[in-house]
Amino acid sequence: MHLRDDGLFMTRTLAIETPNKVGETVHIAGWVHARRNMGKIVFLDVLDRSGIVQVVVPSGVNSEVVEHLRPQWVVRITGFVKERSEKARNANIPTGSIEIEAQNIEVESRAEELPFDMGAPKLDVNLDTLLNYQPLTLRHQSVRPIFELQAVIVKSFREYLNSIGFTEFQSPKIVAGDAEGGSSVMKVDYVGHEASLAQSPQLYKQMMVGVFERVFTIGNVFRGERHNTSRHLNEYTSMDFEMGFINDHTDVMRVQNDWLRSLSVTLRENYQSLFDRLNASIPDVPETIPSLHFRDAQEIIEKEFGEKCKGEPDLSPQHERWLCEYSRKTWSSDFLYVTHYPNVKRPFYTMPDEREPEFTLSFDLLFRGIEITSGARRVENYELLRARLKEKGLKEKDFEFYLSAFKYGLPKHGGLGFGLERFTALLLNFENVRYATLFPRDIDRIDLPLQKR
Ligand code: AMO
Repeated sequence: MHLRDDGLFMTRTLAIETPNKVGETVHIAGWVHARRNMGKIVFLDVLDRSGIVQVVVPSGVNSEVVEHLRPQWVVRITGFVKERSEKARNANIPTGSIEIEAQNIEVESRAEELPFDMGAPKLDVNLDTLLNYQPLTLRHQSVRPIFELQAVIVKSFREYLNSIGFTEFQSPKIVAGDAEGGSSVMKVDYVGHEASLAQSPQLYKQMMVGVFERVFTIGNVFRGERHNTSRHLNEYTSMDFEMGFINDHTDVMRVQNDWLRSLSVTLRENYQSLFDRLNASIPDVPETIPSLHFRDAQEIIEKEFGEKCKGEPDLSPQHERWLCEYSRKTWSSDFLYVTHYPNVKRPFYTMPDEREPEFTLSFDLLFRGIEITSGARRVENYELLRARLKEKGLKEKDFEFYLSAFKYGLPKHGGLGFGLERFTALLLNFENVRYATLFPRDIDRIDLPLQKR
């Protein structure tokens, strides 16, 4: 609300609403997006969360303020909404049929001179500059929609899982144990004790199956990656679910398949224009995403792409790219499941395949050349789980708390973890996950480059 000269309050009108207010006086608030001087008249493009509207400032209106106005200044403007003449209309913006004739302009906040042009449709800066100035660059019209889309993905995951009986929970980020193993644990000094940052909510989501049967959690996880790649972050958003009373890992795959289909419908119905603005297309999600046993995937790599890899315990990034190429060619699908990864490469909580214990009831989902999800059926049997810990060289004592969930009975269960930033980046065809990451943490950066701090 804005106090007028007559002492009455006027409600703020959003830019997008102004075409419905022709002939009325409105109060708008936002950022100066661009300023154009036309003789004595000044044109301002004012941006708020709904879009841009053009303001005409006749000479004499707050001239002492107007003379200084620059991009990113925050202003409140009272003005009269006028239809534009036929030839002054701008078909490229939803408010292009009108303009606001300013009667009063107040400056709410000033901005220093910008380090680069924020008005151009494309932001012409390299990745480092983009990240160094993220508080500013995130506002750019080509950057903001990336994170609007990310919010839609999270909302869709939450709504879909809620609709099929899942309960959301918050998982702790400080942990004593180390669920995923490996060298990427980040240690913290926890009030004089040694603790770690959670690499995933894995152990907690399994314990929560004993409480709600079907659970999910969306939160930050931490990986002490010591290398710099285009798809690894040291902190990322993991979207996890876990469900009880399954038959096997394919039930988990099915739920993800159905969610992705529901996401693509939501995107098509409500967010096509967001994709248009981002110059990207919404992928088709097959009714059943094609799936290959790990062994068959290796055979395809050998046969189709000529690289010997049978017997290797994991797929390399190049293998994943080839398999996706194969999936596109064979099934016209950007998505591909690879199942039954070798036991040696999967964590202790993964259920081995009874028929071939060197493999596990696990899967990855590959999308456009890169893994976006890992999941599996888990070991629910207390004794088998203890044996698995031993087999993997882990100490039972370190998992005592988690093990008590199994000691006291858990159903057959499974789940998955999905990397939000990676998926967003691939959806938008970015070559680096950092373009789809809010405030990325990597080996060289926490907000600003580390050596400069
Ligand atoms: P995993 O470690 O494979 O599995 O991770 C699951 C998904 O998280 C994303 N991801 C990453 N994204 C950005 N930077 C990273 N450093 C990074 N590491 C992983 C990927 C990956 O597919 N607990 C299991 C999941 C489960 O079985 O439920 C886990 O965390 O998209």
